[in-house]
Amino acid sequence: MKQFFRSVIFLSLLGISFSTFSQSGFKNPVIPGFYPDPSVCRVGEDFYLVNSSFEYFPGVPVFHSKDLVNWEQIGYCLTRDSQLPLAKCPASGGIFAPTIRYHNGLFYMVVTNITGGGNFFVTTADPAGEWSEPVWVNQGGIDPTIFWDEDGKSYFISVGNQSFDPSSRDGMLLSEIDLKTGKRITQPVPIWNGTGGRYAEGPHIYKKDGYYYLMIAEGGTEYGHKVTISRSKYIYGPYESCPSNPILTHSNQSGQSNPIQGTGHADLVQAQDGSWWMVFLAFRPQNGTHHLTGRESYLAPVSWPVNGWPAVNGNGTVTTKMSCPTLPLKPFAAKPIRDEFNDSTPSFDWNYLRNPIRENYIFDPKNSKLILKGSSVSCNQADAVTFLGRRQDQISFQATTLVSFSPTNGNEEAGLSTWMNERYHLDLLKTKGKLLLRCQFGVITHIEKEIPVKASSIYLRIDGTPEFYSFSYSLDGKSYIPVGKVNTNLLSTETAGGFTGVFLGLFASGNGKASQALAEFDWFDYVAK
Ligand code: 6LW
Repeated sequence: MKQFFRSVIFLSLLGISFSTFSQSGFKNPVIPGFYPDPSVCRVGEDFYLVNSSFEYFPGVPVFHSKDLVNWEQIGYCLTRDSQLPLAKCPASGGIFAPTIRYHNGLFYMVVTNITGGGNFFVTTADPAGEWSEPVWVNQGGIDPTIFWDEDGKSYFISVGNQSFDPSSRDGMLLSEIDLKTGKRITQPVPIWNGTGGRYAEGPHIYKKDGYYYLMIAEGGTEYGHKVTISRSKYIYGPYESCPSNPILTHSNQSGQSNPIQGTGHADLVQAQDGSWWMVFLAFRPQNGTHHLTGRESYLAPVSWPVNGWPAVNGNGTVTTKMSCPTLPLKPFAAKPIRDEFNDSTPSFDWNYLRNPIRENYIFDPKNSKLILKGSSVSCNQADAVTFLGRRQDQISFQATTLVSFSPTNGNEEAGLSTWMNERYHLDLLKTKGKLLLRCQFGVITHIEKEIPVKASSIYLRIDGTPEFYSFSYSLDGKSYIPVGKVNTNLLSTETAGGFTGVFLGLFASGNGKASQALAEFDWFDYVAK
């Protein structure tokens, strides 16, 4: 330690300031689990990042960081039903691709509710607090972004024409908007449609050294994903494509064996020390070409070496272990393994499916319990099933819960689910007199195992590995009895489709009739393996 301080004093004497003292290396993803379409902004020495949230509630998680490597969730932008109508929204409907920006003392989060009204923004002075009601923007398309020019004008860019049909997108559309009302002041003008890759989307615009840089994603959000960039001296173009496009992709030979795939949908930020960084999404295949943890948030350094065009981590590929200087690292305390449910609201880790029916969730901090009441909605409906889930953010993990549930009706059920969406989920559940391992594979419902169980209290456990989900139960919390295992690829994004990732969910249902039985969850443990 003394040696460290001596070095700092020595560097200071040489005129090298401590703030430029950087450290080397970090791990990708910087935010593991289903946190796609990252967008980032900086205010002073604080960075804020937001993600898409689709059918989950609350919507658009907000993260904070001091170093771009360590992130802590500080809230959600959309916490009220009035901001986030998700009634009956299908899986992977709802909230697509937000942008976060800071302008004149206010944070703006611009986003699309694809199944609930289109493009809007919300604002706040405190990103950890409540955000405003939506200001609707009368420009269609998806992946909106906002940009303020030096002359004070507010520009809005979205992808597509006036419909939400992705097949009829016609590139990045730019219009000027009135910031108070959200109304367009000018007609939308197409400014660039990428380099020919399918699904040009995810635009962000930046001004640097007299150029407007327009960065987008192309190739679709699967294995062909990439980031491309163009620039112009004028905001309306013409935009000239970067000669070294794509500036980030793993779809080429150089990325084909990389454990990270599908790199795309990016945003840029300049740190307080002048360094530039890109946040972007990618996924980690875990079983052949299958991935389950969703599209996650990644980080890479950006330089501007050649004629003012950017280079991402040198050659446009990234690794799980990044070796590059970082800002001084400021890690957060590790999260506890156990959630005791001793708060009157769920922690930020937990999400509901669509707008929750509040009366079906009882938070009982006095007795440290989460009590769920099943409604008539079943786990197979795109509706407000009683469900509270947290992301599977590691490929290998163990999740355990203790539930007390004594249903008197065969329709009543409660349990622990490995959940991709209402069409693809694996449920270890208690119903009248028995424990079931039930698998929903599209239209097929398969009961893998049925075990008679009399006890009211039961420990339910899921172990995840790259290849399998293994289910077990215990009556004493000590010895766990295997129930069955299922191949992970049956639940992957490649199998189930959509834009989300796997959740570990606590649920209850009356399957057609509101349930009278209460499912009392004592705690929930989640351990990365
Ligand atoms: C999003 C689009 C995309 O709107 O996927 O990967 C869509 N990029 O930009 C949903 O996340």
